[in-house]
Order: sequence, then structure tokens, then C-alpha cells
Amino acid sequence: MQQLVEELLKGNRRAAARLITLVENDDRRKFELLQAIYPHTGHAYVVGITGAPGAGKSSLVDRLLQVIRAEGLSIGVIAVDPTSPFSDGAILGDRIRMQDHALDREIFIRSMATRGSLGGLSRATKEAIQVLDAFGKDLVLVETVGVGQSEVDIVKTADTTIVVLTPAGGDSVQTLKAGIMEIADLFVVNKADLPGVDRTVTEINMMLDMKNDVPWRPAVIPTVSIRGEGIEKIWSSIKEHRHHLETSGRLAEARLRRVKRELTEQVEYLVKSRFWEEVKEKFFLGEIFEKIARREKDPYSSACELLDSTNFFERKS
Ligand SMILES: Nc1nc2c(ncn2[C@@H]2O[C@H](COP(=O)(O)OP(=O)(O)O)[C@@H](O)[C@H]2O)c(=O)[nH]1
Ligand SMILES: [Mg+2]
Repeated sequence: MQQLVEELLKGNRRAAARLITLVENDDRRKFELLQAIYPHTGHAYVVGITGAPGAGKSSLVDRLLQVIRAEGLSIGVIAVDPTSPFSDGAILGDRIRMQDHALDREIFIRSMATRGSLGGLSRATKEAIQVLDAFGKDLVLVETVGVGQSEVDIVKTADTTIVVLTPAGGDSVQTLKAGIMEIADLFVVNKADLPGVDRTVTEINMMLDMKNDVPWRPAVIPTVSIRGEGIEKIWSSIKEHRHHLETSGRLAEARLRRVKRELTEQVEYLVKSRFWEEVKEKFFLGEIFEKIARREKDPYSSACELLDSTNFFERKS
């Protein structure tokens, strides 16, 4: 493990790939890994890209890579899409361009597998971001499909969040999930070659205009990702948002909030796993379930009994 970490810090791609597999599989050695790399993280800027399947996220990422690479930054890409597992590791629509990127040493692309729960997936994604951060990436792009809680979780890890929409053919922007509108730092209306784009852009702007007193007003950018139109605007808007976060102190605040959440989650995870480990050694839980089902016991006092049986917590009352 120590050696793998050293290789990662030296910039060895295979070490990066193996370590991401380790967090993806929820390997028991992963905490050792995360501990070892933590001092080397905190450098990467994380951009989340979310939106419905087929909105054009992967095509946008592909084009963005070209624009960002031109500035000499090194980039990691993590694609999280439980709705379309990739059979051969290819994640972007255009296989040819994708292979071009794959040859670029400064770009590292990885798709996260769907195994386990969505919660597990968002956790593994966060950990993979840490690996790429320690690996020395300046920027990590995370593509997530907009399916619910998981993408909101992942977005909490991103410094800048891009929400990708398409011209709402008949559908109104107002029908969008409220949560999605709240998380956007930047709106992209992709497929601007299709009819209805002006209306969609106007509707989003109108919704944004209704919110006063916000520290950051998201831009709304029409793009045609298959032709590379509007991509430079996305990149300059990401940079503006970053500048805003840095100069206003909001980046530092957000990162502190993340640390707090991380520590809390870690404590809860440890308590839970150690608790059940200990309890399962002492009790035959199946029997307790049966008794509760037969109303010979109740879940409330049983929970207290289990807790008291461990030397975890001292009872305060
Ligand atoms: N007409 C049009 N089609 C696009 C555009 N961008 C992407 N597509 C197509 O939309 C489909 C889904 O794109 P993809 O990037 O895989 O979407 P994702 O599921 O959001 O990652 C593909 O067939 C793309 O070729 C665009 O700007 N205009
Ligand atoms: Mg995609």
C-alpha cells in the first residue's frame, strides 16, 4: 500500500487506477490509503457536471478537455452514470477523440462502476477525487447523471457545479426539480442547434432574476457541444466563479463545511460498523427480530439493550 501511494505521488497512472479500484471496491485497506494521501490533497479544483441522461454531458466534457488542456492544466475526469454502465471503459460519445485524450499524459479518465448502493457510489466518487487530487490533477471534472440524491451528494463535493439542460421541447423549465436549480453555479443549455433554445435560456434567466440578494448569479450559456460552440464561455464562467469563491471567502467556507461533513460521516461510519461487529458477536440477532415480531420484545428497549451490551457508550441517564 505504502508503495502504491508513493507511486501515485510520483505520477504513476497505473497506481492511480489501482487505488481508485480499491476505493470503488470499498476495500478494507482504503482508510490506510486515504490517510496516507490526505496531506497531499487540497490542491485540485473540482467541477461537477450534472443533468439528465442524453443532455450532452460527456460531449461537453470532451470539448472542455480540449479547451482546458490548451492552458496547460492537468485534468482528471470521473464519470458517474449508474444508468449507463460502460462495457469497455469508454465514456465519451466520440470514441476517436476520446482516444486522443487517452494518449494525453495529463488527462486521466475514469468511470465509476455501478456496484453497490448509490450512497456507496457517491462515497467512492468522493474518495476517487481525493486520489486524483493527490495524483496532482489541477482540475477534476465529475460527470454525474441527474437521478436524485446521489448527484446532489456528489455536487456537495464540487467547487463549481454545472447543470446541463436542453431546449425544453414543450416542457417548461419550471417543471425542473427544484433541487437541481438550487445547486447550479452555471447553467448550460446544450443542443442549442435544436429549436426552443432561446425560450429555455429566457426562462432560466427569469427564474434567476426572481432571486435577489444572491452572492453569485449563475450564467446561462447556450452550447452546441457536437460542434464545440460555447465551450470557451463555459470555461471562462468556471474561472469567474472560482475567482468569486476565492475572493469572497466562500471557497474556504465551503471547504470547511466539507471537512466537517467528512469528519461527521466518518465518525458515524466507524460507530456503526464497530457497533454491529461487536453486537453480532454477542447476539443471535435473528432471534431478537423474531421476538420483536411476536411482540415479546419491542424495538425500542431492544435497541437500548444492544447498545448497553457494548462498551461503546456509557449511559448518561
Ligand atoms: N443535436 C445535438 N446533439 C447533441 C449535442 N450534444 C450532444 N448531442 C448528442 O446527444 C447524445 C447524448 O450525448 P452525451 O454526451 O452522451 O450525453 P450524456 O448522457 O449527458 O453524457 C449523443 O448522441 C450526442 O451526439 C448538441 O449540441 N446537439
Ligand atoms: Mg455521459
